[in-house]
Amino acid sequence: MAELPLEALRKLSDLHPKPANLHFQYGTAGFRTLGSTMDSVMFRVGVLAGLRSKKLDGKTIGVMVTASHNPEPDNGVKLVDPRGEMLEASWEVHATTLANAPTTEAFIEALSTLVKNAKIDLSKPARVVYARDTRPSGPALVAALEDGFKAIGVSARNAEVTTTPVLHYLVKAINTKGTKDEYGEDSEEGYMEKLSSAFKKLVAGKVSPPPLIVDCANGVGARAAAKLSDYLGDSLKLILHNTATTTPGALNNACGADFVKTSQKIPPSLVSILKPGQRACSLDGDADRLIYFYLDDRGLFHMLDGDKIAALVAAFIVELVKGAGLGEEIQVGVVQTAYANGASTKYLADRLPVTCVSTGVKHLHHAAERYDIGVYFEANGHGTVLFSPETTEKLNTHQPSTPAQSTALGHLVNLTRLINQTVGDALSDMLLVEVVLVYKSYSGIEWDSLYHDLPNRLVKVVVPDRNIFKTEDAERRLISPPGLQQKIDELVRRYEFGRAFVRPSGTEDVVRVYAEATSRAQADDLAYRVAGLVYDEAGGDTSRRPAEFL
Ligand code: G16
Repeated sequence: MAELPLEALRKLSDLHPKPANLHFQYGTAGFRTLGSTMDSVMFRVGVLAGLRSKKLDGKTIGVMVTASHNPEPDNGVKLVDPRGEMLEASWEVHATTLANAPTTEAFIEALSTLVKNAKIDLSKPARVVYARDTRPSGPALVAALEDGFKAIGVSARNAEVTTTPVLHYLVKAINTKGTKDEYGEDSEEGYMEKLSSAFKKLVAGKVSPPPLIVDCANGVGARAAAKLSDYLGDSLKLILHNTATTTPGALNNACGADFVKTSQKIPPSLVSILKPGQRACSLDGDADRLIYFYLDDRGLFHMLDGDKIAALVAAFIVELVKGAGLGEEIQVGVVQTAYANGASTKYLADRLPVTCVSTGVKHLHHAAERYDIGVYFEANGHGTVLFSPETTEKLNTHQPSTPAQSTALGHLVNLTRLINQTVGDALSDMLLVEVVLVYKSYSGIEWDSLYHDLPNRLVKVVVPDRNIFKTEDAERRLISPPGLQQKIDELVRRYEFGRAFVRPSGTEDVVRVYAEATSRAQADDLAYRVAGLVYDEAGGDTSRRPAEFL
């Protein structure tokens, strides 16, 4: 039985000491905090990724260095399991334990315990593919990660600077290479080719849509979108904005999907560019979230968020499934979180099974796997569509009885190729939305009118310790601090169609408050008051009240 390479581990771990007094937690999307504090975390994640691969018989594990929608000084890292999905939950606990071992010796002891308890055969190979976004702290953190690979003897492939969804794609493509489930060629070019050729097949013979404005959040999505645009050629013209990936401080600053969703505003940089009626969309910092928007003829801003994308896409897929003669055999379902607008949930639940789960694509992904076709989107624009292996098989082998059925079936098969089923993917989702808009001859206006959003407000409250906030019922209710939920309930009762909930963020050091009601003023008022309750309960930062709330 092989042993841990103690000498290499000790020597390299000593180069990456854990800062005292800092606690790291594998949260909603991995470790995420100030990039300047993450050197030791990266080294240890490198070692852990190697062990995860050994545990899974040498399958390739993914490591993505990104802090997605967070501001530029933050960075983060998340692990990707062999099928391209998020790391198995039990290993998140191991990641947190290893990251917090105070010394090299404690780290090695924690590693030995993990190897023993998880029964990891150290003689197995370890394979990892890794990438980073465009953050300035990325290169140094990647160097620490590589030391981790070296320490445990990983055969590592550097996918350089690319988007989170491309990294997820690569993991799945590498692990399925040469099998009957081959996902695509294992390169960024393979990804571009797969998506663009499926898109071209789907829109063949249709009138090309007018150009689409893409806000790239000054992040890595700018590079990927530029490449994709070349692959798409005339089938879809993309006009890229906010592509300043090397300008300090520009990333996610007053642009990008999170800015648009949270502030419910057009990025200021697009104000003089977007014409009434024109479609535009925003990616986030690592291009895994997508939000659409348009201005009406009075110049008013309208947002088409993850809920609207889910409604558009789910209805289209149901139509195709019925059209293919498979309506009785294939069940389409939708997965949302508590942030889903109440109007969207009503619209969808009147037509399809809908499940509500906790925040984090990892939760939505697993819930969506229970449907034959699972459409999952967070309101923040993070989501995708999953086709179960049985459904994919059925689509590939079903014998249609009419030409119309054959056409619908062909479209479904092409959708399985267009959609990045490993994780939410802004570029793949963008192409999916464009396909539906082309088929339906919808502009943003028709799409928007599927249902009318209840006015809502999402605010952040900065508190000394967000961990005192604990939730239940898919994060819709607080169980701690005691008594706070009752106070929220009393407040909510005073608002027509009022709904509000509070939960600690897993990616930022804040507590999030969501509220909706029948008017904008009421939703803002409810959010403000609930934020006030949270602040009073937790002793929030006075310098940030109330400007930070609204
Ligand atoms: C990550 C997760 C998302 C989640 C978001 C916000 O997104 O992948 O599923 O909705 O964080 O999470 P929280 O409210 O816990 O901060 P991203 O795009 O930042 O990776």
